[in-house]
Amino acid sequence: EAEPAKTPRERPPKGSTKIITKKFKWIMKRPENIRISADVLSGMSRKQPILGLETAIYTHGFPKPNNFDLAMEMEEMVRANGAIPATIGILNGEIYIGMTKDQLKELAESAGSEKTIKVSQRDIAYTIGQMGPPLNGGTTIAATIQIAALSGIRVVATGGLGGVHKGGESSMDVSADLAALGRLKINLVTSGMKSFLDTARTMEYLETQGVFVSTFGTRGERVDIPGFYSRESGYRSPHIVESAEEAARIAFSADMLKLTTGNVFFNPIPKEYEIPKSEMDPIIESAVEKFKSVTGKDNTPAVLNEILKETEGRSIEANRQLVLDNAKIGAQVAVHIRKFED
Ligand code: PSU
Ligand code: MN
Repeated sequence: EAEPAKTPRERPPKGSTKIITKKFKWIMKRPENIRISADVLSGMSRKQPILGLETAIYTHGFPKPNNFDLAMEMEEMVRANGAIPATIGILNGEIYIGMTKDQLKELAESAGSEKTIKVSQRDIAYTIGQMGPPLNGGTTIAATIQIAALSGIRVVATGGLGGVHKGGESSMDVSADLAALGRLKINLVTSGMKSFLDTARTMEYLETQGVFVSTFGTRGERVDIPGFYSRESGYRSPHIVESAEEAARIAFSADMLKLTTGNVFFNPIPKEYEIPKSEMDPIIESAVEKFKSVTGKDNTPAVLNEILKETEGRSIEANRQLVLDNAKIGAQVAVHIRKFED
């Protein structure tokens, strides 16, 4: 029989403040078209906990006009939990790390226009380097964690993780989120992949990339990789983490080991907002079937939009609640990591 989990008695050894200092040098010398908000900059210089947030959810996930409200709620949630929100996105050909209310509004309202593109890893440099009309961009997890890692942000919270698409073994549609997590030292709080993705293959890919994968839950209970709208996916989580403090301890231990890979902390949707898997599965399946021929980066937004229509907005409320909860937990993880670093 398994032994009960031990409470950590000792903190890991001190001494990773150097990492922050080195990054801060880059921040001070950064190019002009990478803007850091006054809030985030002062937080960085004071070594306060900062939580990175993505924006593809606002431009290509969550419909207008509620996308702007959600962006504001996310920022409030992060602050209420002791961290500084750093919403990362592209506005008028410039990268923002931390956005003001007006900037968030401008980006959110521009969703759906030709100017506003979904920015994955490979698109980042184009958005600031290209010489056509200035672009806005919502950054995916891949792009967001790239920019976060560059500026020394340790924790990023998001809604759903990209993954291996169904049929990915022949279409090769595998989200850049996964390779980015294999390459970047970042801690990601997310509610899982939608069941329109291939959970098993996504997990295999992350394992090969050396990405730590865990789910918040209770040891001794069955804990699944969450299925985004549902707490279950049918696939067991390889590891269980019981608290934000424990997540931070694992993140800090990875630092001490000089690991260069990402850590994923899945946070299941709060029970009261869950849509049962049995209800979601057929909806998701038919949405996937309908947009089978839409390939590349347009597939995810098309499927998400179809799910929204089919659930008559219920998926939206579930999405809102889970992403807010991720902001809360993400902020707590960031706060705990800072404590270890002191
Ligand atoms: N899954 C969701 N909502 C989202 C996304 C995924 O439930 O908004 C977004 C995230 O920004 C994620 C991106 O990083 O889609 C993945 O897109 P792709 O599959 O094209 O890599
Ligand atoms: Mn894709």
